[in-house]
Amino acid sequence: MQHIKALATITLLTLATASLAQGAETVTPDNARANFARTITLAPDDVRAFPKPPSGFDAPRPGVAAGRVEEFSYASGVTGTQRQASVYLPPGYSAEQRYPVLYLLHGIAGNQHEWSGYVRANVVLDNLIADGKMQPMIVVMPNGRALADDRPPPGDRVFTAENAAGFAKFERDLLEFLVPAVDAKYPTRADARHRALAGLSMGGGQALNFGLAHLDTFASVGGFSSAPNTRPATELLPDAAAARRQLALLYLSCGNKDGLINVSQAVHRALKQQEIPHLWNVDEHGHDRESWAENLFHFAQRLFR
Ligand code: FER
Repeated sequence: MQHIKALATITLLTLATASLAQGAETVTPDNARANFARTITLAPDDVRAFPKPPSGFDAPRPGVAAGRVEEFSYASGVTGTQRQASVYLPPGYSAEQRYPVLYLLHGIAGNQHEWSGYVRANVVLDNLIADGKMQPMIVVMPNGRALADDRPPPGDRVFTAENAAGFAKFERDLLEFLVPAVDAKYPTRADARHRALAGLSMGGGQALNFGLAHLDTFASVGGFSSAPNTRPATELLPDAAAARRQLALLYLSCGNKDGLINVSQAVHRALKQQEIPHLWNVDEHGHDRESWAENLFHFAQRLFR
């Protein structure tokens, strides 16, 4: 599934208005166009935290064992439907062992196949595991649009009230239906320390909104190129002391050519001001798969340590 990165240029016919999660910016076609075209102002600390990954980090390598990506289905009381997720099981997976779990959320035009099909997340993870750089983990890639019809909308209906609302509704679907279903089916380590939530763009906003609001479920949170559905920092982190105590890893990244970078900058600056430890990696990319693959590479290695 190709992430629509040329969204800014598509001809947009509808002018829908939607209030997303509380406090977040409204998603409309006009806003989206303006948001992607925003002036980028970089501060001295908007720089790389990590060097670029070695070339080939996201390409299949001869002799490297591949994990398995399988389809998982669960009943959702939010949508009233059976919903699908892709699940990555690491090479050597055995039901006799217990694994930590990373939930990876897609962008506004994607679905449960975006991380594996477009970003090649499974290949990045296979290579990291082969190199002994990452804990073996189960990776759940759900469909973050919690609607009865959760198919990616056509290009002219990506920035509509309905599509945006599905991403906000996913909070309850994730917490009340998906996580319990995953813990029931797979040999997981079912506690917050062994559970992480991360996502790209719209999914990055979801990960920050839902993860930071539920640190008793997810002790590790990652937002890559987070979109304007991200709640304002004051709402994201109402209790800095609790966040400091409960967070195992908080990771933010964005490309310095991504017009949405001000969203991540605002979160980073609020975290810094509140002295909440986090990683902030600004690379040279735009709003694109290179940034997401590279930041998954950096993030996954630091999880569950
Ligand atoms: C916006 C709301 C959401 C926006 C972008 C997004 C550009 C999401 C983008 C994505 O998931 O790729 O206002 O402006």
